[in-house]
Amino acid sequence: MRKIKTILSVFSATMLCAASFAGITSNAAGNEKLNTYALYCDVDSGKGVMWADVTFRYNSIDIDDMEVKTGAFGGDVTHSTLERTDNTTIYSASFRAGGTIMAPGILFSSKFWTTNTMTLVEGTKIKTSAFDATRKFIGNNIVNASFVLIGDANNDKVVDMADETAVIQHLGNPDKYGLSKEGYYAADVNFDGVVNNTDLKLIRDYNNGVINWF
Ligand SMILES: [Ca+2]
Ligand SMILES: [Ca+2]
Repeated sequence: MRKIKTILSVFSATMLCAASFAGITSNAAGNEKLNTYALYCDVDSGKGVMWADVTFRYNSIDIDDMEVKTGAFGGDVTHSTLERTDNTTIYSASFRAGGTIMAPGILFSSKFWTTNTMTLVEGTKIKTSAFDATRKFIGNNIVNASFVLIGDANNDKVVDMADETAVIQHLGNPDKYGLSKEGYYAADVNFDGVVNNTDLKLIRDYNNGVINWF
């Protein structure tokens, strides 16, 4: 397994199409099951945001690969990791939208594949900072950050049959069994923005060992 200690890269939406999943293809020969985690950053309303910085600290583990993808507002993301001497790692991302954001939506998402359990360091939170088109600071709580285990629709930190049930119930009666925002992000395992039977099949395939990651 390739351990990435430091990543510093810039992606654009078009570059990602070619780069997508290239890094973990080599693992296809092995049957190692990976956990897929995702950091989603979104805004409830744009409020004139154009730039956002996001950082969090996690337990140092072997990250097999990372991928970053811009959302509804286009733009670019630069991200990096920094290992600290206290055996934790800081993940930082800097996002620049294609223009000033005045509507709700996803800014970007980062995915992490690992055989380990990836957790935020106890007592810490994801920090976000928002800036306008002139790079003037707007606020810390305008950009929301959600960190989820992909496939974990019911938010209990494991992916198992109960998540299939949660998605089935959500699809059958969303008013009664609606998923939380984090649950919805986690259930959208193919990252296309909607939760449907395609995602349900992928969760089932993962639980049955047909696929080893999302
Ligand atoms: Ca679960
Ligand atoms: Ca989906």
